[in-house]
Amino acid sequence: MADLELVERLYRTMSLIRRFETAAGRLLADGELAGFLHLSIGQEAVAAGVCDVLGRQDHITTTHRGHGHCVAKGARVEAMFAEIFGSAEGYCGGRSGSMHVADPDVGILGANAIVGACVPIALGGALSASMLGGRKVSVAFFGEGAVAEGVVHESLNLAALWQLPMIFVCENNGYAEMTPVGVHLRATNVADYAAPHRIPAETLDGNDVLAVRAAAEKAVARAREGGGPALLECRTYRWHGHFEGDAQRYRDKSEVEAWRERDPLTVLAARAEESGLPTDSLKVIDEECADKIALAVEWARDQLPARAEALTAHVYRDRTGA
Ligand SMILES: Cc1ncc(C[n+]2csc(CCOP(=O)(O)OP(=O)(O)O)c2C)c(N)n1
Repeated sequence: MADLELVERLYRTMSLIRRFETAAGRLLADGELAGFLHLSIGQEAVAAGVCDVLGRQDHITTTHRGHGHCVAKGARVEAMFAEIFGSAEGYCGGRSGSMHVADPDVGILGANAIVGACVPIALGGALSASMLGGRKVSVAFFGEGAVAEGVVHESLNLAALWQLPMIFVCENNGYAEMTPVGVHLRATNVADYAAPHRIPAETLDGNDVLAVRAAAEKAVARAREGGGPALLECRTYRWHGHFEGDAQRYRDKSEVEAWRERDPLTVLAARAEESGLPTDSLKVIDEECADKIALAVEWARDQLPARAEALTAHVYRDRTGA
């Protein structure tokens, strides 16, 4: 069993993500936010486990469901809330909403709402790391809904061919929007797609943060030493709908309940307790995270909204004025 320091750190990351997303969901329900919100509540162990073995300068990319990955990689929660509020102080100056957080200072090359598109972007990070000769690795977090996209297969091929320091992390939560995985993929394991490329791959319990961390540690260490890419398929589940407001007619309540029983935060707390580690500290962590998120929301709510003129900044126009 892991030491208390590690348990506390992983728990803190998951608790912060949980509280960030719970607050965001509430703000939307209360009419304080506009736009789509895709929550990853229930999936926190993947973000926390993988990002725990990454350094600040390692790269990640993520999807429309990327709050957790950005929080775990060290994005400022204040700036994330400001972005969701449409404020000029947000990560993209309030232009993008929740699906496009990027913070190159902490290695976040961007969340991306185009399914699959985050994968070749992370591949570019891995290619640059390889050409520059450093020890950086690049991680793409993507859903199983991205697996049928051509760019994912091209990226697997190139990462294998050039032995790039790239980790493919598929968060298999069983549904692509409203479509169960068995309806859009013939393969039963996403990990099997790595085999023809001779990329090492594992299918893991994505709700067990220690298992995710252990697999990521091995894969990242190998990639740093020039051993090439790896694919981790993390089996997990989103408690909420595809987006907030989704009526969820495509799945049974009992299925959701069964997965809620396997809450990644309580799974970790139970394992810590079984090993005789005092778990009172985890409650303190929950309170600290709740305070941090409350302060971040308060701060973000007070920032000025983005100005309408800012909309056309960074928009390309050629010299003919076309
Ligand atoms: C290229 C592309 N096709 C379709 C969509 C519409 N779309 C948005 S999310 C989604 C499903 C994504 O499922 P998955 O990759 O498993 O991620 P999850 O939502 O489960 O986290 C689809 C089809 C899109 N955004 N981009």
